[in-house]
Amino acid sequence: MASRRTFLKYTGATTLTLFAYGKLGGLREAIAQIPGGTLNPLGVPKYQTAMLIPPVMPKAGVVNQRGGKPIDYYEISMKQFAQQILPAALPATTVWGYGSVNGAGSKNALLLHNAPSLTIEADVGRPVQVKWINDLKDVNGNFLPHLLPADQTLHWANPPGGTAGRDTRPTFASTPTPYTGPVPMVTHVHGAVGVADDSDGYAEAWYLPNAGNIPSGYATNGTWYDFFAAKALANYAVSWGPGFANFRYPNHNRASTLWYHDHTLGMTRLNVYAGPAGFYLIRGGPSGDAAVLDTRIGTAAVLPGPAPKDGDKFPPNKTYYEIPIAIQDRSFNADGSLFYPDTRAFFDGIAGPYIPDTDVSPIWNPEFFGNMMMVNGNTWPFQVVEQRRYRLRFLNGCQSRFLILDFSGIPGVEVWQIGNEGGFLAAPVNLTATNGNRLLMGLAERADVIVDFTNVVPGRYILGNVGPDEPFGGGVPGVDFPVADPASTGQIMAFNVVPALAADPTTPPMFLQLPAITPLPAATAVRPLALLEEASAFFADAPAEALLGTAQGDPNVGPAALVKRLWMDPVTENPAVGATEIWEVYNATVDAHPVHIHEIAFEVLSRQPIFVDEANGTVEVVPGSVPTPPEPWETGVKDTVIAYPGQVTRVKAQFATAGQYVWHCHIVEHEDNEMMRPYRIGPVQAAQPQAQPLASLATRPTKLFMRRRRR
Ligand SMILES: [Cu+2]
Repeated sequence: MASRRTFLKYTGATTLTLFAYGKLGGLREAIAQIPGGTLNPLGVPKYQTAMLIPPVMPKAGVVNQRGGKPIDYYEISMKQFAQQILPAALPATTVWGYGSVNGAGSKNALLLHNAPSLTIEADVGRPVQVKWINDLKDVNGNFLPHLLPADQTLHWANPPGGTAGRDTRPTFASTPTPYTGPVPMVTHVHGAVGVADDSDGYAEAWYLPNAGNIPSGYATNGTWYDFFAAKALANYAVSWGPGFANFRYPNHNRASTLWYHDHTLGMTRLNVYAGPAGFYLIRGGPSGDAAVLDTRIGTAAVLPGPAPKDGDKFPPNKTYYEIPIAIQDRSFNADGSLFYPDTRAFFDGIAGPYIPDTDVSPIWNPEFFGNMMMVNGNTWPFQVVEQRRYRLRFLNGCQSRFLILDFSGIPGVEVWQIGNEGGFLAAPVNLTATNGNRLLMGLAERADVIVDFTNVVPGRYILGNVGPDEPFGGGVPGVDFPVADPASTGQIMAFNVVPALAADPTTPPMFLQLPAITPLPAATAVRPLALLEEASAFFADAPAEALLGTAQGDPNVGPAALVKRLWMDPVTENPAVGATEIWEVYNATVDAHPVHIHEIAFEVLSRQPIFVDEANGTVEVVPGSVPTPPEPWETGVKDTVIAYPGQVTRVKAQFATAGQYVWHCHIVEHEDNEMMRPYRIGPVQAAQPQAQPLASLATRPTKLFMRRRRR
């Protein structure tokens, strides 16, 4: 049996060829680099396909409220379809994706389902309402099963458990096979600020498709669905029904780059991998493009544009200079189907016994690294760019993979980051001059970047990736960790540079004065929180699950006990409505985790070294150590932050809207197995659901996994 350590050694980029376990566990076949499906990434030609620039999602209409602002209304379903993700000579891929089903509010309405999906365009302060429809049904109206192997031993949505057993970790007399029933879904707009909890896509507010053959006894929606449906009806006079929900977004954010994706309990990794995700761009307001000044003249600057607009023809008959780019890692089989592991053995060779005989889940993998790069829904596409400036809004939409985008293969390019998840930075950051032409992106992070191709000689250039093909722990690429395989995952996309069609009217980034950032009030509370990983009690060197927790006491003044907290445990983070708090995230694991807090945008305050006492289960800030400020690209506000191992990462936020939300790691494999916690702003709500009792973990020993996992 290969140990996890052996596996990770194999993934090193210095290994040209490695042996990976095939589907039968013991069967070995030689494939290149990271193990994956039966389609060898080196057999997939690159730069054959023009990158898709996602068009704008058509509206179903505009709702005029009496005494209120007009509301942009959408009807969006998620369904299954075939998409040519691989180059045209290779088979199409069956995926899921969102798309508008009612374009009555848009001209030239494009009712197109795609993965990633069309972009929702919103304005600051103008509400959006979406009827999100789970349409995972076949032509006969029967449910479609999952495309990917769903592990039933996690704390997950669990529709077969019925009303009493939904949203639990079910017990089994023998190791269960993958779940093949109807698929729960609930959509979250990642980064939405000020949204009411009924509309946040709470992980236990999922719902099944309204299919004709739902097995009797199945729960058709999650624990919180009915409660939130009643709130939505009371607050906005909108109804929810079988297979759909109506969510409302107030768009209280600064102008910024958001995205939407599924958030179902214990299934997010699978539902998102199957395709459903898209951009949600918020524009305007006091922190929007119009508030950016040109310091040479003191008046409005010109940013690269246009972006796609509602009603644009498709394929477009105009050129876009502002483009959202979603980068995701995927693996495929030779028939074009998505590959995702169907056994834990894929990860570290543990071939059982599994739950209930041990504490290791049979299918769930602690992390997953696709062996191909998909950009806006195509593997390794190209984008034609002129010798001028472009505004690219990058999203790291991978599963577990931190990206370090590397522009150094484009001689003459100049790259400036101007924004992150929460909108514009305090000031433009010249990544070319100050960061080696590199852009680090944790999972779910966004980067609003001006890429200047003016001085690039026409030709084809590759955007590289020097992040690792394994968990990230910080450090220098090629020194502290091997970089991604240069032949596959080390390449993202190509830019085909051509002469400019006209003079570039945009303001050079060095002259951009970005809108002022309103500082948050002083904090009234500090919460020490913890990132933990639990080791298997049965297998050596094997993580059983990732966890969140708290530190009891103040690690800033002395050792504080680490306490693990499961999804089902009572809420421990409970800010008052309107409170401003500092959340300190003590990372006691060996890897970096991208921590995402719903509902709010936070300031990154500092990071500082910590000491984890494994024997005593305590953590403290290293005495005498000094906090380091956030990176230049972490200024302004963010919704996701990289928490490095051996450090505390401190953020500050104001919690304005009462309700039940979550905070979690955005490595989706972690999030799905306990690295997510509910939190509540304000008091317990009348009639809110109670946490389900925990069935099977009561006797599991607490054993923190803190050994070094990499050599
Ligand atoms: Cu994590």
